[in-house]
Amino acid sequence: MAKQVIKVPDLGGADQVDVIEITVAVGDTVAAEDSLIVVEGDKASMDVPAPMAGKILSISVSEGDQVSEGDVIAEIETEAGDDDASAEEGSSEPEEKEDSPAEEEATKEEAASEESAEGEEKEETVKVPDLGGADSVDVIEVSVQPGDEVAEGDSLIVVEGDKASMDVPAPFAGTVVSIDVKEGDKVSTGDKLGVLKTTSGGAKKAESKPEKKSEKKPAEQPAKKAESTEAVSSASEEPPAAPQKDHALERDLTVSAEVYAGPAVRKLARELGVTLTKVKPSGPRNRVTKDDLHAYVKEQVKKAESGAVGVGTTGIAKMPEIDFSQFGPVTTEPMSKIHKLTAANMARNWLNVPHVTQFDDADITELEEFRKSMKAEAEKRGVKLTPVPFLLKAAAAALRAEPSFNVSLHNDGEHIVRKDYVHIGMAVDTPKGLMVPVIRDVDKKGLYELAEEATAMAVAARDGKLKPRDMQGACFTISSLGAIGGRGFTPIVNAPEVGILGVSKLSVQPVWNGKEFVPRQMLPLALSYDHRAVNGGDAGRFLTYLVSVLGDVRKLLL
Ligand code: CAO
Repeated sequence: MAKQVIKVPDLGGADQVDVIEITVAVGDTVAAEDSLIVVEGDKASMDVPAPMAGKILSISVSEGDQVSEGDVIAEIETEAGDDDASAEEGSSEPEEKEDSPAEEEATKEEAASEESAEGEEKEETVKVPDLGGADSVDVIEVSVQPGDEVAEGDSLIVVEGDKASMDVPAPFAGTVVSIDVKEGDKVSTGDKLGVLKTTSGGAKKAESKPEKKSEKKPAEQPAKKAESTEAVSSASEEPPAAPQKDHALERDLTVSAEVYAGPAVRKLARELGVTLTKVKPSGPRNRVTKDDLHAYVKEQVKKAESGAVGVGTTGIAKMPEIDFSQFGPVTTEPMSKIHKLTAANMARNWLNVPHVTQFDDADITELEEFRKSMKAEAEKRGVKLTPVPFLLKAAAAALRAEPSFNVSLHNDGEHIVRKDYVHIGMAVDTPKGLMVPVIRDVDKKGLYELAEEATAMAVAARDGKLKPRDMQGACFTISSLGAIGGRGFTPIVNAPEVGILGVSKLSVQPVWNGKEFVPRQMLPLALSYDHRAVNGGDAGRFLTYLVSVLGDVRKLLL
C-alpha cells in the first residue's frame, strides 16, 4: 500500500480553471483514468482522470474552487507496486505516507501540539453523538468534504437508524480536515467521523499554515490546496467527544409518512422551493438524495423552458402552435386591447375561482305584463324599459337579503370583505369586445332611473366612452343574453366579485299550477359563484329569493 498525491495536470495554457464537479468521494475505489473531478476554463471543460488505480483517501478541492496546474486534487492509496504509477505527482511523498501507524500517530501528535502551542489552529475529532439508544446506524449521506468551510451546526453527515435519520452537525465552525466515513458505513456512538480544524480566536487563516509536505517541498505544493491533504495525515489525538444530546436521534426525526429524506436534503428542498413528495427517490430504501433534488429541478427548468409547463402553477401544457393555413385560407389580425384584457381576466378567473353554477327559471309573466303596461309611460320619459332594470333591482334586493354574496375574498386568504353598498356590473357586448360598466347604488334607484342609466352605460360602452372608474367597484354582475337567445349558459365569475347572474331568453312554458298546465313566461337564470366565498346553501337562498322577487315585483316594495 502506498499513498499518492494527485495534482492538477497541465491545463493547456489556462492559468486557472473552476472545479465544476467532484465525481468521486472519499473511500471510493477508482481505476486508472476514472474521472476524479471536472474542471472548466473559459472555453472548455475537462475531466481530470486518476493517474492510477486506488482508493481515494482525501479530496482537497471543492466545487467552485479555482485551481491551477500543480494544485493538489486528492490523495489516493494504491496497491503496493503501484508507487511509480504517478511519475511526477504521486511519488513525491511515499516514504512519509508509509510511516508505520505508531510513527504516524506520533507525527500527528507532534504536529497537533505544535499547532496548539502556537494557539492558532486546533484540530478536533468529531465523533458519532449519542444515538438515543440505537446500537449502530447507517451513514446515508456525507454532506461535506475535506476542505469545506463549515459553520457551527452545519450538517457533516446524515445517519439513519431503523426509524429516523439525523444530521451530525459540526460542533464548531472550521474547516473539514477529513471525513473518515463513507456512505453505507455503519457507525456507533463515539465512532470517529472525521476531523475539523478551527482557528482559535480566529488568529490565522488556514492558508498561513503550510502543510507538512509543503514545508518540505514548497515548490510542489500550492499551500491552499495542500492544506486539506495535510490535514488527513496530521489528524491529531482525539479529544473526548462530548455526547451531543441536543442532536440525539429521537429528537431529530426527519422521516415523514410521505417522504424519506435526510435533513440536509430537506433543507435544500426548502431553499429551492421543491415539494419533496414530487421528487423521485433513488437512494437506499427510497430515500431522496441531493442528486435526486438536483435532477428534479433540472427537469422542471427544462420543461418550463420548452413550454411544457404552462402559466403559473396550473401545470397546463401550452397549446401547440398550429399553421391553420394548411387547412384552408386564413387571415390573422391583431386582438383589440379589450379582447386581450378580457381573455387574460377570463383565464385568470376561470383558473383561480372554484365555480359552481346553479340554475332556476323565474316566472316573469306578471313582470312582463307590468313592464309592457309601463312601456308607453317609459318612452314618454325617454327610457326603454327592458327586463334588465328589473333584473338589476331584483339582484340588488337579493344582495341585501343575502349579504353572503356581497363580499370579496381578501388577498391575504384570511379575511372576507363585506360591502355595505350595492353596485352592479352589467355585461355589454360591444364591437371591440366585452365591457362591464357598473351601475352604482342600484338598491337606492328606481326602475326608470336604472333603465336610463343602463341604456346610457351600454351606449357609452359601445361608443368607447367609458372611463376606468365606470367599470370599477361592482359587487355583482348581470350578464343578459336574453335579447340574443339561448336557453342557458354558465357565466364566469368576475373576480373579485363572488357571483354573477347569467340571464337567457325568456320563453313561454307549460307550468303545472296544481290543477292544470298553464302557459307562463319563464326566464332562465344561471347563478355562478365562487365556492370559496359562498356556500351552496347561500346560493340556493339567493337564487330562490331572486326568482320569487321577479315572480312578484311587489315584493321589491317590502
Ligand atoms: N328574454 C327575451 N327578450 C329579452 C330579454 C330576455 N331575457 N332581455 C331583453 N329582451 C328583449 C328586450 O325586451 C328588447 O325587446 P323590445 O325591444 O321588444 O323591448 C330586446 O330584447 C332588446 O333588448 P336590448 O338589448 O336593447 O336591451 P337589454 O336591456 O335587454 O340589454 C344589454 C342591454 C346592454 C345587457 C345588452 O344590449 C347586451 O349587450 N347584452 C349582451 C351581454 C353579453 O354580452 N353578455 C355575455 C357576457 S359573457 O360573454
